[in-house]
Amino acid sequence: MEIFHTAEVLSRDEIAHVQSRRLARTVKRAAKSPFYKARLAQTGVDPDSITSVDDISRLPLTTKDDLRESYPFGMLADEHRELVRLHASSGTTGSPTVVYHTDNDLRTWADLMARCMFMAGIRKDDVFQNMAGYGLFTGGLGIHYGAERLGCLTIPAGAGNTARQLKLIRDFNVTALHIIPSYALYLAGVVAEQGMDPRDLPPRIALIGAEPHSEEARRRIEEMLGLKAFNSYGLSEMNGPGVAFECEHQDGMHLWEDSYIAEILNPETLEPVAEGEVGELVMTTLTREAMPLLRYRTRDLTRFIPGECACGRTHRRIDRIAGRADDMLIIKGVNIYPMQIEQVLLAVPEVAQNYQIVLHREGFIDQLTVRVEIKEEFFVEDMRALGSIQKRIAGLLRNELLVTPRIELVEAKSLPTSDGKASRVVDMRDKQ
Ligand code: ADP
Ligand code: K
Ligand code: ZN
Repeated sequence: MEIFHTAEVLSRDEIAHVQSRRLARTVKRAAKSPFYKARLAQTGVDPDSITSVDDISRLPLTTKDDLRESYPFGMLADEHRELVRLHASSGTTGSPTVVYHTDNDLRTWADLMARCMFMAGIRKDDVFQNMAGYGLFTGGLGIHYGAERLGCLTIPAGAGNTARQLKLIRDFNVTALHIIPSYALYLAGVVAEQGMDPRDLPPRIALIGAEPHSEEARRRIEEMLGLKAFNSYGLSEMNGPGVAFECEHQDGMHLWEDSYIAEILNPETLEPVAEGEVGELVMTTLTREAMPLLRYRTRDLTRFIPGECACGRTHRRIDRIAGRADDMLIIKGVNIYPMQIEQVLLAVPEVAQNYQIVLHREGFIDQLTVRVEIKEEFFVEDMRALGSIQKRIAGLLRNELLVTPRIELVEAKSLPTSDGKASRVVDMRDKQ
C-alpha cells in the first residue's frame, strides 16, 4: 500500500499521544475566543487541566446554535490580521455560520485533502475536474487546493452546465472528478440519454460527497459513468471536505484522528454509544488555529465500523452517514430517513435518477407521497404496466418503512434539480 503521509499508519498508541498533545494545545487556544473563554469558565474547566484525550468528556459540547449566536466573531481565537480566508456552511438547515482560517489552517487542510485523494488512488498525473460550486461552499476551494497540493492539473469547472462539463472532460482527458452525488446521478442520466458508452469516458475516479447518498446511488454512479466513486465526508465547521474518506476498499471512511477527535454519542443522553452503534458524530479540531471547535455536535448519524481495515491504515472508519438528525421524518408515528427511501428506489431498474418526497396533511393525518422519475423507455402509455411498477415500488417501500406511501410516477427529468446540494423533501404540512 502506498501512503501520502506517515501519519496514516501511526500505531493506536501514537495516535492517542498525538491527540493528547494537540488537545491540550487546542483547548488553550480556544480559551482565547470570547465564546470559549465564557463557556469554559461557566462549566468550571481550567484549560490547563486538559492534558489527555481521556479528558475530552469534561469539555462542554458546542452546537450549531452556539456558532450562530456568536456570529460573526465570537469564536475567533486568533487576531484578525492572521486570518486569510473565510468560509460559510451552505445553510442547508438554517442560517449560515462562518469559519475562519489562518495560512497554516489552509495548509493543513490542503494536506489532509491531498491525503484523502491519494488514498482514493489519485496521483500527480491525473487531470482533476472539480464540479462543485466555488465560493463560500467548502467543496470548491477545499477540494481545489487539495488537488493542487497533490500536483494534479486541476480544472475549477464549478457546478452546473452539463454540456460544458462533458466537453471539458473530453477535451482535457479528465481522469478524476469531484462531484456532488445528486448531480452525478443527473450527469449519469444525460450520458445514458445521449447514448454515450461510459467506457469511452476518460474519468476513472470520482469523489462524491457533501450530501447523504445511498450505496445504491454510488453503484449507479459507478456503472453509468464507468468509474469508481469514493465517499467523501466533511463539514465547514471541521474545515470542509477532508475529514473522513474511503480508501480503495470502499468499506467505511477513515476519519483522520491525528487532526480530529471523534466521538459518537447518543443524541438524547449525550453519553457515548456502545461500540459499533449508531449515534451522533461529535468532533473536536486538533490542528486549527483561527477557530478551534471543541466537541462540535455535527447532527450527522453514523457509527464506528469495528475492526481494522484491510488497507493497513490505523485511523478508525465511520460508516456512510445515515442522515442528519434534522432530516428525520415522522409519519404516522414511524421514524423515516430520506436515505431509506432512496436506497429502495434506486434499486428498482425502471426508476430514473431523481425523486421527491412530499409531506402533506389530510385531516389530522400526515401523508407521505413519493414522486418517482421513471426512465423514458418504461414511461410508455400502457397504463397497466405503469400501474404494476407503481404497486411494486409501493410494496418495496412499505417493507422498508412500515408505512405505505403514495407513489406518483413522473417522466424522467421532470423533477427539480439543483447545482448544489439536492433538496428532495417538500414539507407542505404547515403551509396547508
Ligand atoms: P450545511 O450544513 O449547510 O450543508 P456544509 O456545507 O458544511 O453545510 O455541509 C456539511 C454537511 O453535509 C455535513 O454535516 C453532512 O450533513 C453533509 N455531508 C457532507 N459530506 C457527506 C457525505 N459524504 N455523506 C453524507 N452527508 C454528508
Ligand atoms: K500534474
Ligand atoms: Zn482502509
